[in-house]
Amino acid sequence: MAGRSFKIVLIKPSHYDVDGYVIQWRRSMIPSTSLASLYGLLADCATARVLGPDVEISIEAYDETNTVIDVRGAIARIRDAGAGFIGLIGVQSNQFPRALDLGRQFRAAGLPVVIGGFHVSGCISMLPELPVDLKAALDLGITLYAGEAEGRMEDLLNDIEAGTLKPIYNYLHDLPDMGLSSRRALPGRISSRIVGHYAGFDAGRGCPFQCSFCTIINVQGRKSRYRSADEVEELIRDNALQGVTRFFVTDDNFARNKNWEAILDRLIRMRERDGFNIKLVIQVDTLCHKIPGFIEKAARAGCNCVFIGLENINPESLMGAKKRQNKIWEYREMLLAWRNAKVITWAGYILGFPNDTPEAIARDIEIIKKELPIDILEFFCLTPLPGSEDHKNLYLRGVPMEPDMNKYDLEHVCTAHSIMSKATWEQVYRDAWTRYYTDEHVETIMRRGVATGLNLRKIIEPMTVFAGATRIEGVHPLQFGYVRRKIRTQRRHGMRIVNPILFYPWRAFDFSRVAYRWLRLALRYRAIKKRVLATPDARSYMDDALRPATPETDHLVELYADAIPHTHGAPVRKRVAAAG
Ligand code: B12
Ligand code: SF4
Repeated sequence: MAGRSFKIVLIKPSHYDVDGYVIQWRRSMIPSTSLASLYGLLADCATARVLGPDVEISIEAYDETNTVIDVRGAIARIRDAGAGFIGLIGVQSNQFPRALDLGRQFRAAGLPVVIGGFHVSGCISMLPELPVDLKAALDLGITLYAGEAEGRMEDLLNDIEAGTLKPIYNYLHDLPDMGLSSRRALPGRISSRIVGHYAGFDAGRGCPFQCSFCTIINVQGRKSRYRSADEVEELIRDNALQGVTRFFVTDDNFARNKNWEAILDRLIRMRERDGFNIKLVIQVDTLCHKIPGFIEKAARAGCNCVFIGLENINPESLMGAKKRQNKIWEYREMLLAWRNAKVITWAGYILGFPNDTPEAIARDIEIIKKELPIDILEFFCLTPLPGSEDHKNLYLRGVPMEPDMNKYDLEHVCTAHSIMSKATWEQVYRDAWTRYYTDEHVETIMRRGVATGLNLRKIIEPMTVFAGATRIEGVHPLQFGYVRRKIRTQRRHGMRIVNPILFYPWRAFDFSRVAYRWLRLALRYRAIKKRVLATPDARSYMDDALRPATPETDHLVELYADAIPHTHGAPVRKRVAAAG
């Protein structure tokens, strides 16, 4: 029997910068769990020869944030194989225009293209009709895939092979068991394009909370679904075979993964008994310190950095966004608990809640600097993300929202604010980075680090990235990588391809300017580090943020005393006059 071939090309698209160039780097910072997950599921299909014993399925996977996509080459390889498809993977709203531009080129060559991820799933889950961009994809003949892929790839491949690919697959009301998810690692050559050779996996999906700006609960559900400890171990062992033992765990809230303890116990055993040098970055909520043993076990399991959705310090804003679980009087205790476990804290802060004004935001950032022992703080504009309750409500009320999905990256203002103009809000966003990452505060963070025994190098590296990405590269640190690439010919559809005679001199100047600014920043932080380490009593440094919260030191609670709902068991305090 003559063998046949079926070629699958998986691409995790990036998005465009303000000049219309694809945001990509020689090395990117954060691995794509979506890509690893689809790769593993399809690799299982290849092993099982789901298209018949004579059909050889081969898979290529690319993360566009660190790889320039050779569209023509991919088209040629699928044509040579005689059959196959392009999968555009894990596409977020801000990546949808780029995904569409890639899809357009593959469709022009007559190849099947399928797009999945949060934009498609979020829109189909929440909106009464398809938005224009999803319709545009259908018009190009691109298939939309809403929902999760586990247990369903065999059917999809058979539809493609039979030429019966449907325009839309919708599995949103049928959430699969996590046990079906892939336990395979991405090939090492892909992980090696991530700084620090990190891989991503999800130990669970779903979150019990109800934040109105969040899309996750409307796509992955509010019930905790999770992997068994055996499955996590298998996945880690498979990655370790590729030399990867550092992981970004993409559960949005690992503290609410119902199986967290069994998973952490297994990782502790793998580290302490079997000698695996596992390192983890996890995401948690602000009440995780209340879970007995959670922080201590996370640290023993190799967690050296934790992302916390702090979001805001104004209880009214938090309540307005249904983020009831964030209790500001617990923030310091929670942050100190991680610090005691020698774990670096990385928190997200959202700007643009209805009560926010430039003055209030400036004041709040100063309070955070003084009173909360956070190492890395990052800022976002409150954005009605497709798939969230906020977006649905604005959509149904016909409130104008930014039509360009490329701007839904939380760096752009996408709808009106009750007090601030668009220009003011955007300025507030830019100022927030400058306000937090002053040299003085960077020094304070280093001093706190030394005093509490954190590894200073591990703080300085991310702090340099977070302090510089927006100001120097003009991109959010979450999209950052090492050594930016701007490919002249890969510009946004409809934008002019610049003549090489003009492009390359501009690019050389642009590159040198950015490199010079990074060098200056790195040298400045090195000088600060030297100064901190040279201080004779560096280890005995102390400030308000490092002291356990008491009525005398917790001005944050005092400031917002009137806004704290009494039902929350919060300390009852008198409100002080707000400065500024
Ligand atoms: C890890 C992560 C990141 C990483 C991304 C790393 C990377 N290279 O992928 C980082 C930290 C860089 C990041 C950044 C951002 N992210 Co993010 N991120 C996530 C997170 C937590 C996990 C993503 C993931 O890997 N999921 C696990 C995989 C397995 O799930 P999945 O992608 O849905 O894939 C499944 C299905 O959708 C389907 N599927 C997906 N693709 C395809 C394709 C085909 C062909 C098929 C058949 C099926 C299929 O099969 C998969 C398995 O079932 C999600 C939340 C979440 N729970 O998913 C947010 C999320 C995707 N991010 C979000 C956002 C908004 C952002 C940011 C813009 C801002 C921010 N604050 O996070 C930035 C900027 C992104 C950019 N432009 O680069 C939003 C997107 C909402 C939307 N409407 O687009 C989410 C949903 C979180 C939220 N706040 O609501 N993010
Ligand atoms: S805690 Fe995080 S994942 Fe859960 S609903 Fe809120 S924003 Fe979404």
